[in-house]
Amino acid sequence: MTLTELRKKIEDKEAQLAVIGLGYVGLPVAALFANCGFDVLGIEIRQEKIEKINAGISPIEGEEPGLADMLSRVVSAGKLHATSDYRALRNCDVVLIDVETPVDENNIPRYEALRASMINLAPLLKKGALVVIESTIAPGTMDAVVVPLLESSGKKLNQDFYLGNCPERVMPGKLLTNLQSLSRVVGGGTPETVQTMVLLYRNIVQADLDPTDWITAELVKTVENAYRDVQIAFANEVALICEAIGGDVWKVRELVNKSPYRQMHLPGAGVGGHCITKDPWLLAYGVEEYDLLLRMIPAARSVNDSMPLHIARLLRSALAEAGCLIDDARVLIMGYAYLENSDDTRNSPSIALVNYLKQRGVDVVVHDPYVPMYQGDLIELAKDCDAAVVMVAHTPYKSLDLDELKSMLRSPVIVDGRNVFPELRKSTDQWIYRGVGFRAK
Ligand code: SAJ
Repeated sequence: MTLTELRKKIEDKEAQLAVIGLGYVGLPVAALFANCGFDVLGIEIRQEKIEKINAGISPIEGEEPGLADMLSRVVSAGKLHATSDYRALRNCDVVLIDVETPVDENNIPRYEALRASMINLAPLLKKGALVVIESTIAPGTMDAVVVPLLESSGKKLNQDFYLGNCPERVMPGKLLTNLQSLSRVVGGGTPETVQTMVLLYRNIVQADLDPTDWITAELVKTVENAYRDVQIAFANEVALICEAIGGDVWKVRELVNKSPYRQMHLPGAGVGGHCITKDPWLLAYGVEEYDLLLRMIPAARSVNDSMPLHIARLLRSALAEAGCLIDDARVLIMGYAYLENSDDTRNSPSIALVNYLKQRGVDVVVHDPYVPMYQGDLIELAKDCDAAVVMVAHTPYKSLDLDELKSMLRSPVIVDGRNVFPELRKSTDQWIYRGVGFRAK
């Protein structure tokens, strides 16, 4: 099959698509292509996920507007089917790769899933098929890992198969919306491959599809998230400065952002999630073999990772003011997810704080309105606690009856990691208040 024939099949929606990896990205991508008329095969290793999907049920927790309905519809229409059997890929004209690409405790990318998918796919690739890597990978991975593995069974790139890199920009809670409304970088091995990829993605993306090469695509994805991490780290460092000299970072930020071309981000209790915490390390890994010392990107990660411990310092100080030793305290942690109004706890700053406090012997009570194991009556949970620590700006917290909360606490101590209760700073309220980026003069 030539790319011209493949483009015809795409135009006629007769191209057989496959998505390897039916997670946060792969599943909505598969559903969207199936929803616009393609036959989509989903390859997944987790049997319980396969069964749920083939029953038309989304295995993704949390609110994902439109996904459950779309999945149910395309599965019952026979347009999407999940399996663990790679052999079914023999008939596929387009294969999208959406497997996980985590980094380990040494911030080194773990490509086991990527390698396994390539090794399993290579011998089955249909002549002329298009493979697109959507997973986030370190710059240089397409050339160093993907091409060699796909050619490992004797097939040649741009003769027997075509290859591209098209990173996604999804966010939990907005999977379908982001996939359709955010622009995407389309990095292909040849200009004709890019043309074919643009034709394919135009079926589901209403925003710009920006044609380029795959090195650029690898760089854009990791740089855009490293950029955000550095911006957040800067805001956190300014917060520490304000605490040291008696300022209010929230006021400073408001006035700084009135200056043209400034967009100081939000300081806070730390940075979690599976994008911003990982992608800077993928970017850094891409230059490992070059004689290039990176300082800012690793430093930003270090600043952001230090914020949960900073919250612990604020807590210790506030408890001391209340005459309580932190090691003897019972502390209520408000918010365990990594992001407001989400149930996603991956790499949450709260995990780091809770682990640290427990190591010190602190009696920790956790509440989170969105995380199933931590739901419950916040006011009841506050009973006999010596302090409350706000780690996530969940909307339900903003309507909390603070007098009721204070009446349940053994001492009126609150540490505000997300500037949710700035009104408590006034000493008239008899709260012992500490907040990121704020120190009473
Ligand atoms: N955070 C701050 N200060 C800020 C912004 C975020 O401390 O100013 C913290 C959050 O509390 C959270 C973490 O950083 O713990 C990440 O927050 P996020 O808003 O960046 O949310 P993510 O992790 O879901 O980021 C995703 C990313 N999208 C993709 O990788 C496709 C990111 O590029 C987007 O900018 C972000 O969604 C978004 O806001 O859309």
